[in-house]
Amino acid sequence: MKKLLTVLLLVSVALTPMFAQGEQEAKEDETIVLRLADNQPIGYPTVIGDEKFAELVEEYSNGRIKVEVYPQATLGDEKSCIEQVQFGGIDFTRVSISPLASFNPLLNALQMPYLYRNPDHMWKVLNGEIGDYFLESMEDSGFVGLTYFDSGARSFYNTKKPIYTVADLAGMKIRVQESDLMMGLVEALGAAPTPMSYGDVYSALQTGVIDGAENNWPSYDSSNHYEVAKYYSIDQHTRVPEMIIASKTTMDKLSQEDQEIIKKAARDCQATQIQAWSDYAKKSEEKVRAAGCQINEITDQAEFAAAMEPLYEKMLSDEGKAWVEKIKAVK
Ligand code: GTR
Repeated sequence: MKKLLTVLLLVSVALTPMFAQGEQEAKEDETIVLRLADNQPIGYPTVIGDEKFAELVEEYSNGRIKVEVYPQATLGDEKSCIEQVQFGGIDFTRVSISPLASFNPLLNALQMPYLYRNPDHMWKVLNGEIGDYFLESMEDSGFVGLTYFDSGARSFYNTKKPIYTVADLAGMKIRVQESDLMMGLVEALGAAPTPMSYGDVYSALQTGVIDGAENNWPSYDSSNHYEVAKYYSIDQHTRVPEMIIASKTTMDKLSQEDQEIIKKAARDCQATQIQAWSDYAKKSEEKVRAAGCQINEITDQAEFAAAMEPLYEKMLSDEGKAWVEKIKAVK
C-alpha cells in the first residue's frame, strides 16, 4: 500500500508540469481576436477612441479578448464595412450614422439639421434613455449599437467661393455621404448632391467633378480636402453622431459575460474620444487657417434652418417625428 502511494505521488509530481502547460495552452486557445474597422487615419480622434476601446476590452477580460483596430479604410469604405459587420465578416466598425441610416432609417431622427441646441444638448440625448433606445434599435438590422462618438458639426466647403446665403449654393455640385437625408438636405438648399465614398472626394474636388463637400474640421483637415477646396463656410447644418457597432453574429457567439465586457468597454472609451475630438478639432481649425483657407461664419443660420425645415416632414417616419419631439424637449 505504501509502495502504491509512493508510486502515485511520483506519477502526480511528474505530471504536474505537463498539466500546468496544458492548462496554459487551453487558456491561450481561448483568446478571442476580434476586428474593428475605421475609415479614418491613425491619430484621428475616432481611431484614438477605437484604440481605447480595444485597450479596455483587453483589460476587462484579463487579456482574453483582443480587438485589432484597422484604420484608414483598410477593410473597405464605410458602407462596405457596415455591410461586412451586418453579415459577420467584420466584428466592429466605427461609422458616421449618416450611411448607417440606410440600414436603420430611424437613425435620421438623431441627425436632423439644426436639431441640437448645442453639444451639451446632444450628449444629454445620446447618453440618456433616447440614445439607449437608438443603440438597441440597431438589433433589428443585425447590429449591436455600442456607443456614440463625437463628430462636431458639419459645414460646407468648396473650390469656388465663400458661401454666405442659401442662394450662394444654387446649382453647386456637392458631394454627400451615401445617405438619403444628406441628399435631401443639399437639394433643399438648391444645390446638386453627389453621393460618393469618402476616399474618392479629394480627386473629385481636384478634377472638378464636384464643386464642394461638407464635413467637420478634423475631416476637412485629415482628408487634405482643405488643400483643394479652400472656402470653408461655417453654417454647422448638422451634428451627426458616430457609433461603434458590433456584428450581432459576433456578439451572439460570445458568452453573456464577454458581451457585457464589450458593452462596458465601449461606454468607458467614450470620454477619451470626446477629449481627443475637442483637442484635434482646435488644432485642425488652426492648421487650415494657417494654410490660407478662406473661412467665413454664416451669420444668418436661421435662413439655412428654414430652407431645411421641410426635411422634418419629408424624411422622417411618424415614429421618427415623435422621437424628434422628445429630443427637442430634452433640457
Ligand atoms: C467623417 C466621418 C467618416 C465619414 C466621412 C464622410 O466625418 O468620420 O466616418 O462618414 O465624414 O463624409 O464620408
